[in-house]
Amino acid sequence: MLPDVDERGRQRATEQPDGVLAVVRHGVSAQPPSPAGPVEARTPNGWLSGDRTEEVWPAAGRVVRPVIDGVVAAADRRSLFASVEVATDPAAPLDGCAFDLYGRLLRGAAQAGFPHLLRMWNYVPRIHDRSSGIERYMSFCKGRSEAFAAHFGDAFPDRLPAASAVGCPGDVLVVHLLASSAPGRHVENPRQVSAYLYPERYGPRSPSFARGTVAPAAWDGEVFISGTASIVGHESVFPGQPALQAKEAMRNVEAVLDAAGVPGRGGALGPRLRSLRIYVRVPGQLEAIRTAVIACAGPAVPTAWLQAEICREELLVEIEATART
Ligand code: 3EB
Repeated sequence: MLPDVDERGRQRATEQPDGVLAVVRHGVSAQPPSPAGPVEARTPNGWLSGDRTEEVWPAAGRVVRPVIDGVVAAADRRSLFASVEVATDPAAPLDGCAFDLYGRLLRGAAQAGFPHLLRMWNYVPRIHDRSSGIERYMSFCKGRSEAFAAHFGDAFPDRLPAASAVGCPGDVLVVHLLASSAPGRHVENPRQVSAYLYPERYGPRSPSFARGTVAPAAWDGEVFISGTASIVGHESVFPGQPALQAKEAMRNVEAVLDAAGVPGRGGALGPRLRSLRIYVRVPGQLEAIRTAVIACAGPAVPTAWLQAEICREELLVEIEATART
């Protein structure tokens, strides 16, 4: 867990001439925050395969380190990358925790001059646990949605960015945020019901994310595609069939590329993609899923393969992507 001890509550910024905004390392345990230079963030999930064991987010110009109550962040002239980790009580639902963490993050990003959200990642411990009555993913969604409503008001769905939410080992909730001084353009997938409109059977408050976000002009058309699964409308399809789920998820990724205006519509998918991060529930299904993804996108797209529980128990794979308009 990253401590919220140093400079707690104080706004401070140190200049760094670094060319890197953030480094995201996959499958590592908690590391102490570095006081200067890029944010060192981590995904707690095990790395399965691929040439990308870490992701480097280049900075646009000088990097400063705004210190916001317990949030580790770095900012350049166009955006802010933040990572928050909080220990969770394994016996309790997550809504209170998610509400507090999201509140801190949204206020902190806004105070630092980056009120527009571009991309979020959520690593949720014990995501399927039901011991407190409601599945923990659902209670996470409840707290997150309430925090968005408290921060942005009733029109908050318009402000929701691309996101991912998957399970993770341990008991630390990890959230990464990319926010911006200028607004991005959020897009939906015509093959799927917008997640913020999912019916109540998926939980008391719907998941808060857009299917994709086109970053503002300073990002040269960068597109963030949310974690994407084998869901059509709002129903999971192909339970128990990992290869078919991967293919359906890639079809959804393609639909979001089209919605975002990524060139090459109707053509080969691989050249339209800059990167993939793929979460596989059952490590033994990695090869079946990889074969299906390569059949859709070819072998050349840089891909990180991680192990994770996906937010619905029947889902076996979740695929996120980046692209360029
Ligand atoms: C889905 O489409 C699959 O709760 O932030 C994908 C991306 C999913 C983000 C989230 C959940 C989230 O509903 C799950």
